Order: sequence, then C-alpha cells, then structure tokens
Amino acid sequence: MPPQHRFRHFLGGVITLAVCGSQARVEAASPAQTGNPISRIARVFDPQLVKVEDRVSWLDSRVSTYAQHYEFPLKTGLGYRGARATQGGPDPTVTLDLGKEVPVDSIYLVPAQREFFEDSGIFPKRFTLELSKREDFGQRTILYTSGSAARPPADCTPVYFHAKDTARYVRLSIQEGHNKGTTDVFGLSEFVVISNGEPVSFGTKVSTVGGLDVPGMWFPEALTDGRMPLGIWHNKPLMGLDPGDAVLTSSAEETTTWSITLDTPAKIDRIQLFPYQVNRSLETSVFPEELAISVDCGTGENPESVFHWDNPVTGSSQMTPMVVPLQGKNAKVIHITAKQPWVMGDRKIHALSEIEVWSGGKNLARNLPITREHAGQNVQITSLTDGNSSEKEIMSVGVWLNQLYERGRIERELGSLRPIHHQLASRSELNATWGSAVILGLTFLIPVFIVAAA
Ligand SMILES: [Ca+2]
Repeated sequence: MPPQHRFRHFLGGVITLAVCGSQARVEAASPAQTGNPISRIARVFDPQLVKVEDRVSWLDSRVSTYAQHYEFPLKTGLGYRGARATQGGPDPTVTLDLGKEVPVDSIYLVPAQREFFEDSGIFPKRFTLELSKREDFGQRTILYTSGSAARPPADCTPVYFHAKDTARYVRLSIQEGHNKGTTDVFGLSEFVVISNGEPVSFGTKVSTVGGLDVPGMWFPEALTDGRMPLGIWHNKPLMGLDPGDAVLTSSAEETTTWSITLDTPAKIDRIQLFPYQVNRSLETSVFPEELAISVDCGTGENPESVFHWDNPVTGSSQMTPMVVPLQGKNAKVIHITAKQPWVMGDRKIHALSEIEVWSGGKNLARNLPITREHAGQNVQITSLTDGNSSEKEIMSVGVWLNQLYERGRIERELGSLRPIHHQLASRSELNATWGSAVILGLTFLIPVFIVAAA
C-alpha cells in the first residue's frame, strides 16, 4: 500500500475513534457535569448555556433551604366549601372578622386537599380579595382581582397575596368556581391572615354566603382553625433531638398533666400543641385521645377550664399542630391534661412534642421548664419547650407558608428550565467535542504525516 493510502486509512481510523469517543462522552455528560474538559470548553463558547445553568443552580440551592412540601389528608374538619346558590345569584363570599384593625402583611389561601392524585381540586378560578375597616365594606381596598382569564388550578401549595394595609375585615368573593352539578363550587382548607409576621386569623369569626356545609367535615370555622393538609410546620430534620415527652400508662383512668408557669401573668392569644411522632417510618404523630387545658392567673390552685378536645376519629394520627385560640385570656399558670391515652397494641401513651404559648407575637413558653405530673410523681421536662418536634425545628406558620409558596414557585420555574438546560448543554457539548476532535486529531497527526511522507 502506498504511504499516502496508509496515511488516509490511519486518519480515517483516528477520526472514527474521536467521533465514537465524543458520542460516548455526550451521552454520559449530564448538564450539571461541568468538570470534564469538553463541558468546560462548551461553556466558554456558549454564554446562553452558562446563563441558564447559573439560574438552575441558584434556584436549586435556594429551594433546598425551604420547607418540604407534603400532603397529609385531614380526616375531619377538611375546610370550607361554597357555591353560587342559583344561576345568576350573588357571588359566594367568605368574610373574616379579625376582631380589631390590624396591619395586614400577607394573606394565604390554602387549597382544600385533593381527593385523588390527579384531582385538579376546587380552588376558585376567578375571585376578588378585599380588605376593609368597615363591616359593610363601604370603603375598601381591592387586594387582588382575577382578570377574565381563569386562574390555573392549584395543587395543595398555599397561594400568597402581598398586602400593605390596615383592616379588620377580609373578604373573598368568588366570580367563578367549578361546575360540578352545582354552579361555581369552590373550596379551601385555610384562610390565613398574617400581621407583623404573626397569624391573626386563627379562631376568628367567619361569615359566608353560599355555604355547602357538611357537619364535622366542611364548615366555615375550619378555615381559621390552623389545620391544613400540609403536615406539621417544620423545616429540615435535625438528628439527635429529643422527640418530646411520652408517658406510658397502665389504665385508661390515669391522667398526665403538664404545667407551665409564666414569669408574669399575660394575655394569651393562643396555645399551640404539637403532636408526638410515635413512628418515623409510618408518619404517625399523635395527641392523647382526650385532652383539656385550664389556666390560672395566680398560683395554679384554681384553674379555669378553657379547652377540651376528643379525637373525633379514635386512634387517628394528627399530622397538623393543634391551635387553641384564647382571645387574650389572662393567665400565669397553664395546665395541659391528657385524659385518655393514644393506644397502639398494648401500648397506651400520653404524649406531646411541643407546647407554645403565644402572647403579643411572642412564644412565652419557649425554654421555660415544664412540670409533668403523672401517677403521683412530679418531673421537670425541657423537651416540650425547646422549639423542636419530631426531630425537626418548628417554624412560625407565616414563614412556613411563605417557604411552601416560594418552593412551589421555584419548582415551577425549574420544571420549565430543566428541559431547555438539558437541550442547550447537549447541543453545546456536541459542538465542542467535534471542534476538539478536529484540533486534537490534526495536532496529533503532524509527526505521523512527516514519517509517512519520508
Ligand atoms: Ca383548616
């Protein structure tokens, strides 16, 4: 074979090898792998790819710090449902009376839980949110109103509205809902109003037009009870934390009382109790099957009963905190009594994971010792006021809702950016590989050419 032919044969082999190698590399390279030389070269020549990539990695790092989105369906008190009573009748409405004028920073509408995975839900399609200092809304601020385009159906992610107004009344009116046998049906699990970072809607009076109430399941008060199908108000897990306080009982007659003494008497806005996580893998968190709260302004000898709760579904787990509004009740000593244990097999337990006592935007119970009285013994407990439950840090409900909203927004953006990113990266890396193969091939072949020519 003449030397030139041998050279051409050899050159063909090298280029084939280079091309095969490049294809293997392109297939193996994921867009995030910028460590290999081809990926680096591709990014030097493609500013658009770099821009998209920077945005994706920035969004990824932000979203990783936000609260996780879970859906834990509620079994009772699901929320509120309404509809237009008659064709052409008045818009269905929901009005919260916050009790007094407060600065409103934000409002969250939390969708009702879905009935099945692909259920598009009954979040209202077109609606108006208004704020007013007057019950008749004679003067009002329109915070939000949908245009003629219907709002896309929401999953369980909270829908956020920014506000900068002072108001006592907040009204949601529905211009368009869903037609499911009844006209303009809509539903929500919670209607949250945040003032100075604090929830001011819990336990407030709700009045409605067009309710489709079902006792125990769908009713106006379920909009302001703090219960949402989104799990406990947590951020990331912190291992090695005390899960809370659990007492094993031997009979149904035994009780356990956790008592907390505040530094001074205070007007209590609400008490928040967090369920005890019995089993991490089963996602089971529980309260005692029956519990009661009493408060006392003095030494704790003459407590006044302020709250009583029976688990409406015996044995069911409770994947949401229990919010007990006390409307400024004066108290110094607070007793929380487990009257009936939660039962699993032959285990009977009285348990809680955290107790919060909120007054004027502050959790007065934080880091205070708690005295637990059970079977004639008093024990000092610190795990119920350490700011954690179920081995996770508890968040304020406003921050938690905001993180869930932000997470939803970022995940939607990432969902649309990822395919573009992948396409750009693959195209640029393929171009860079071809370019590199040619450059590498020619450089490498110069001495071979000299030898062959000789
Ligand atoms: Ca609720």
